[in-house]
Parts: sequence; C-alpha cells; structure tokens
Amino acid sequence: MTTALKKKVLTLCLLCQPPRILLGMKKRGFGAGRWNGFGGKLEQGETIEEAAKREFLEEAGITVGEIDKRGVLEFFFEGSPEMLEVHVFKAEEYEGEPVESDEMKPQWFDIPAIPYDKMWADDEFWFPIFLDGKKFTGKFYFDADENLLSHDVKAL
Ligand code: 6U4
Repeated sequence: MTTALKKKVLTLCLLCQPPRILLGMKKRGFGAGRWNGFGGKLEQGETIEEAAKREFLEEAGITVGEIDKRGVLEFFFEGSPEMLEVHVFKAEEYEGEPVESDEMKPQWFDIPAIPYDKMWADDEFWFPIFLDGKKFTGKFYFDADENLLSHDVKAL
C-alpha cells in the first residue's frame, strides 16, 4: 500500500540582470550554508506570486518588479512523508538596495561564476535552462542526507 505524500508549496525567485544574478547565502533553516534564490512558504490567503515578492523583500530587503513564472520543481526526500513543489520565478527589475537579513546574505554573481558546488545539487541541471530563457519542469529524488539520487528535467 502506498500513502499519499503531503505537498508543501514554496516559491523561489531569481533576480537576473545579465551579466549578473543575485543569490543569497541561506543562514538558517532548510538549505542553510547554500547559495540560493529567494523564497519560502505561502501565507494564508496569499497567491504564489504575492508570496514570491514578499519573501524577496523579507530576505533581501528589495521590492522586485514584475515576476515571470519559469518553472515548477518537485523534490522528494527518501523517508520523508512530504514532497516540495517549488514555483520558480524570474525578476529583472527591483527597487531598493539588497541588505542582509537574519535568513539570507545577498550577493551579486557573474552568471558564468555561479557557485554550483555551494548550491543545491539540482541547481546545475535547471539553472542553465532558466538562464537560457526557457521554461522547465523537474523532479528530483534526494536521500535523507540531501544527496541527489536521480533527476528528470525537461525544457518546455
Ligand atoms: P522558515 O519558515 O524560514 O523556517 P525554511 O525551512 O527556512 O522556512 P524556506 O521557507 O526559506 O524554508 O523555503 C526554502 C527555500 O528553499 C524556498 O525558496 C525553496 C528553496 N528550495 C528548497 N529546496 C530546494 C532545492 N533543492 N533547490 C533549490 N531551492 C530549493 O534551488
């Protein structure tokens, strides 16, 4: 018998101004110690887009302009009753100056110098598609120690 996994919906937004991209070092919580985009859980009554913008402001101190949905990623963890559905957005404009928060330390990177070795293991599979301007879906299976076991990524 299989038990249905609980689904947790999360946002992930990347501010891209070629040749640079803003990433944040996650300082605490899930994914601490890795560079990542900005995002998190939805609050009651919020749309996914509203949550993506709010999380960006909370974590990096800036207000992003229009955001564009680029992909959906599904993450499964061995032994976990919960899967993550991460909605990935691209922002190109912002107001304010990035500031460090309790949760994230923002830093601009040159796109060719994106530090994949200090990011979630799945990122190197979908970031290039994202940076190419294409939409995508991805499914990733991790073991309980957050090692990537297998993946299935599609450019749309
Ligand atoms: P709080 O409520 O702050 O304790 P936390 O557990 O730290 O929450 P949160 O809300 O910051 O998590 O959300 C995790 C963030 O990490 C979301 O933006 C989605 C993103 N994320 C999760 N798994 C990822 C993965 N494998 N690859 C990736 N981003 C991922 O690039």
